[in-house]
Amino acid sequence: MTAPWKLAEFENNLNKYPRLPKTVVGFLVYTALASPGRKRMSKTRETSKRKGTSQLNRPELGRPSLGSEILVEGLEREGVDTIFAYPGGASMELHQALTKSAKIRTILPRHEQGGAFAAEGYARATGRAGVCMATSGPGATNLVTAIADAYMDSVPLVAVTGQVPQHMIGKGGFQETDFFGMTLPVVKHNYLVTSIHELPRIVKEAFHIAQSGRPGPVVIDFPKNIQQQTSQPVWPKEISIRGYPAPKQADDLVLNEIIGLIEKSERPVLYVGGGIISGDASAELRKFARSTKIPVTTTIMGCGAFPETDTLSLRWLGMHGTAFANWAVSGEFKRGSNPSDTPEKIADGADLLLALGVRFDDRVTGKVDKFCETGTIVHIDIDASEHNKNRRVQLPVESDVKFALQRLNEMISRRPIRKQFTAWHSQIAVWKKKAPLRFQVTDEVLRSQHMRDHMDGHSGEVILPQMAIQMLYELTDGDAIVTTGVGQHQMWAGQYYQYKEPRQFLTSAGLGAMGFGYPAALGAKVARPDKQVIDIDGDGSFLMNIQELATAHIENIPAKALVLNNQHLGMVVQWEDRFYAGNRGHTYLGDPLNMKNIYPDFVGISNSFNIPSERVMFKRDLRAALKRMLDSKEPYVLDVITPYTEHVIPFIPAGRTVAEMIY
Ligand SMILES: Cc1ncc(C[n+]2csc(CCOP(=O)(O)OP(=O)(O)O)c2C)c(N)n1
Ligand SMILES: [Mg+2]
Repeated sequence: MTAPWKLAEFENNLNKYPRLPKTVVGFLVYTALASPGRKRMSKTRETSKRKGTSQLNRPELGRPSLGSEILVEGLEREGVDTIFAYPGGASMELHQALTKSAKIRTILPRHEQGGAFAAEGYARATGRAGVCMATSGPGATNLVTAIADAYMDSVPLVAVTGQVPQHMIGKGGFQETDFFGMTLPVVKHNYLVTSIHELPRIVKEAFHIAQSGRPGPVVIDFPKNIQQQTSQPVWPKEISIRGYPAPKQADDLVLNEIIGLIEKSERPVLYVGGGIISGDASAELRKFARSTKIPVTTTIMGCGAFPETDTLSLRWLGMHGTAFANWAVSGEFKRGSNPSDTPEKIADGADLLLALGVRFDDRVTGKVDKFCETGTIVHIDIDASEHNKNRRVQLPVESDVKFALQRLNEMISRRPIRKQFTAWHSQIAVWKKKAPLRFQVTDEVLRSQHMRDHMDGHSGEVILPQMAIQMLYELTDGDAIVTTGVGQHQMWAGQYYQYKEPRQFLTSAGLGAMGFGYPAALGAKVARPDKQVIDIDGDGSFLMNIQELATAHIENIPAKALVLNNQHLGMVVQWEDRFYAGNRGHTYLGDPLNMKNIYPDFVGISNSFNIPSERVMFKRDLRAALKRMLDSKEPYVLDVITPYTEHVIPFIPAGRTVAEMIY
């Protein structure tokens, strides 16, 4: 029998649950009277199954639980198997509840930012929401960078934060920050829990919002006093959120128009982004590109959406993208001897750009009105707010991209496009030959401090960062999941590793957050233990979340780090060289008083975390060292010392045009 207080509590619950239809309320009161237990409920559900599907969607009454337990059960019901959570005063109740969960593995990161990046790594590797948790105040603020990162790159993330008790909110109490207010500009949605009765709905909504449509981060800020209250949860089976409709689907009329544009074009290009990956449309894209014979360039977020080893692939475009991708989109130009002369166009770029799941980011477009200046642009995106935001286009189409491609494929299979685009493919082949991705040991490298300090007498043994990545690509058959920090190494990891599958290249693209690489690799490895997961990192970026080596060791997560250690903030050095006459503005990371010594000693640091590690200085040692790293069943750090003089090429300086590309 239900105790009277429980029934009162339950009715109270229902009053606070305005979304429940009256019939459901009646059903729940009946069930509560019969038995509040879960078993009874599931029996009732079994019976209702036979009666028809609509009854299956009836809310379910749970057992009386603490607010903290309701949240954890909510996570379990959403299928969460891993949470990256760092405790504190305002969240320890939640950790107590987590200790009782048989379904959720709680991983203790060594910094909340590491935990949140790990959750992102998990999400980027799987497409399912990553989950992280922190206490109020400093714990919560430490999550902000990763939340912003998830927002920029449309990654599903649910971040739960403890909050001070409700009566303390606004009083400037110990470890109080307005996390709801603070995260508003960088979340897809956020909640401040104000009633225990709302929790089941909030958790379900949070996951739905994070994972559906255009994915993104959702914050649940959860005051401690509500964590400590008791209630009998009502678990909704379905949710409907006003103002949050299902994604649109392009109609046949507009899709036919696109087919017509393809048939009329001579130089079409597919420009595809992360939307193809988050929209699970990679298979449809491959079919579409191959049947139409349209070459494909991706954004960095789109790496792997189309196999980069395919002859139709132009690799990625933009500031450090391939010259041939940039030419294919915007045309090839010849600069006059005088920099003030208008560059002369020597070959046309695309006359039709099919932009799918992209956002015309400035790192892609450069000077935006010169981007594909003479082409017709079709932009299919699930999020209408991206249309005409950065670049005016001729045909904006709001649609789930998977649906649009599926439908286009159906139409094309019934009435194939006969065009072969032969001349266009020949032009692209010429461009690919003219400017492949390439590197060499330059005079600049030979004259560098690196050579004097470390390579004396062994200049032929210098390891260029590009070499190390290319070798890693060979040794892993291009099958690894790669994460990165931010900087030159990140760009080279995109250029010299070729990605065949979606969710293989996990990088902080939009926000460009150093420190992302190693924790993201941990999250990816937890989600995909079957895969080799390697963080290709820079010395600066790796140092920003180096404490996560402890998480890797203690939690036994064998993610590897290949640190391309140039002792510098290499990307900033590159800009200093190009735009500030090489004047160094605090970009050296080594020890200025002892430049011959590599500083810090990553091998020593790794060993102190009980993580195997070695340093490689000479080319002759690289292959064997990489193999040892790959064969290790443990986490591993390989510290590869490289010169800092290399520049990432191609390079279109910010806000400039393809005519000014250095390649
Ligand atoms: C958190 C953060 N701070 C600063 C920057 C600016 N920044 C961009 S790249 C870069 C240098 C990164 O150095 P490193 O990780 O060693 O990579 P490298 O360029 O040397 O390969 C810096 C400082 C950033 N992107 N993120
Ligand atoms: Mg560096």
